[in-house]
Formats: sequence, structure tokens, C-alpha cells
Amino acid sequence: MATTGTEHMARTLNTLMNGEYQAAHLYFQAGAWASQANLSGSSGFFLGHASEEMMHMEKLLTYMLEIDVPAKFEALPEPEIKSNDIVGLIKQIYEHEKMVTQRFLSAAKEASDTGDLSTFEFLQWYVAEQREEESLFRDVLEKIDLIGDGPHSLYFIDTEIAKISAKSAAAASSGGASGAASGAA
Ligand code: OFO
Repeated sequence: MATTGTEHMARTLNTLMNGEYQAAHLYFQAGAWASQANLSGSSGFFLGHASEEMMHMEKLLTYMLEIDVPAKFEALPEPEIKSNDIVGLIKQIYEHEKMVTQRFLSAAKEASDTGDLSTFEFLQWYVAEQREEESLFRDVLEKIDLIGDGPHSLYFIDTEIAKISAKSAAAASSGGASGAASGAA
């Protein structure tokens, strides 16, 4: 490890990298669950999001290699889908993203407190990304609320999520934190 201050961050960066890998795992499982439930729009959305989480993980790995911090991958816990309906699943994922936001904010604070300004600057991308992800999932939940409980609500919810997914793919291909997460996550 070459950079002063970064040594303090090595464990934290590994935690973040493994956390993004775990997030991808959760989204892959959510995509599989939605497909089984015949919710093809939601399935595409979650699978697309899983790929984004893999990109987030790789970005951390690349940074660690660049600054000579040893990267260590851990065993992945089994991803748990806690709800048997799409609304419950979106709520679970929203809570998950809020927890990830706290993890990045606390890592950014640690970087600042230890004088590791390079890592502090690097983490700003994730801070912006998490802000946008939280906003995205809040929007999805608000749409679900608007759709309400009618006889075809599941169909309309899935259609809305498919639209969001398409916007997400377009935004992600434009790159950057706001590209990856606005209208996507
Ligand atoms: Fe990596 O953005 Fe979600 O967790």
C-alpha cells in the first residue's frame, strides 16, 4: 500500500467492494424471482440493475488496484427475498439502498478524517449515485401508491417498472453517476 491514509481505508474499501458484489447478487435473485412471478418488466429492471452493481464493484476493485490496496473477495451470503409480492420486494430494496448510502457516507467521512483525500474524491461518485438510487426507488414506490389496488394493478405496476427500466438503460449508457442512476439506479 503506497498512499498514506489509504492504509486506514483498506478494510473499508474491501467492505464496499464486497457490498456491491452482494448487492448484484440480491438484484440477480430479485430478477429471477420476478421472472417466476411472470413480471417480465420488473425482472428486466432488476437484472439490469444487477449489472450496474457489478460495474460499481469493478470500479472499486480498479481503484484499489490503482492505489495498491490488496483486494479480498469474501463468500457471498445467500440473497434473501423477504417478501412474496413486488411491492414488498421494492420496499426491501429501497431499505437496502438506504443502508448502502449510509455505508458510503461513513466511508467518505472516514477518508476525510484520515486525510485520504484521493479516496474521499473517489467516493464522491458513489455518494451521488446513492442519492439518485434512493430517489429512483422512492419514485417507484410513489407510482405504486398512485396505481393503487385495482384488479389489474400488478400489470400496471410491472408496466411502469418496465418503462423506468428502459429509461434507466438509456441513462446508464450515457455514463457517470447521474447517468447510471437517474431513471435507473
Ligand atoms: Fe451500487 O448502487 Fe445500489 O447498492
